[in-house]
Amino acid sequence: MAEQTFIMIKPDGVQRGLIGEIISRFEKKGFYLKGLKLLTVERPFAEKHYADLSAKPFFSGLVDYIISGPVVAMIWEGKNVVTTGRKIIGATNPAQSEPGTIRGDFAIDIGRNVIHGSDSVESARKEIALWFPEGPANWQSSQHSWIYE
Ligand code: YYY
Ligand code: MG
Repeated sequence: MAEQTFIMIKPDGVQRGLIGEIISRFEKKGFYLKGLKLLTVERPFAEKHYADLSAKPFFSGLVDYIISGPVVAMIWEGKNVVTTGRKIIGATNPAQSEPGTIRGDFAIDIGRNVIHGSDSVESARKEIALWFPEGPANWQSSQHSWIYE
């Protein structure tokens, strides 16, 4: 199966009207949207998503932020989508994110950095299983041979 990643537009991205802009960047790159939903998650779910960070001092504030409103959960598919997705997103702290990246273009503070993307193929697998227990959508783009050689 082609590589997939989990991308989430955080509550600030939804509130600020960045959903279309963000989807557009992944779509125009040539990645395929294989899952999409708008939902508000509860504390235990957000804690599970960020379980690896549970010992960090910013953990409870991070969870408060993620549950503060609806998020857009997505599965994106394509060659190297995990690594390339992280490049499209930019560095964790927007003060260090390059212009041209999503965080570099649309964020200021680390605790309001607009978007999440899986950091490895293994994290992506876990996060997709958590957020999309129903699995990805099954469709193939008719543009495939115009994107891949
Ligand atoms: O994967 P990424 O989102 O770029 O960063 P992580 O190190 O996984 O941290 C998750 C999330 O936590 C980050 O997007 C912002 C927040 N955070 C924070 O508020 N303060 C920090 N010092 C580090 C991370
Ligand atoms: Mg991370």
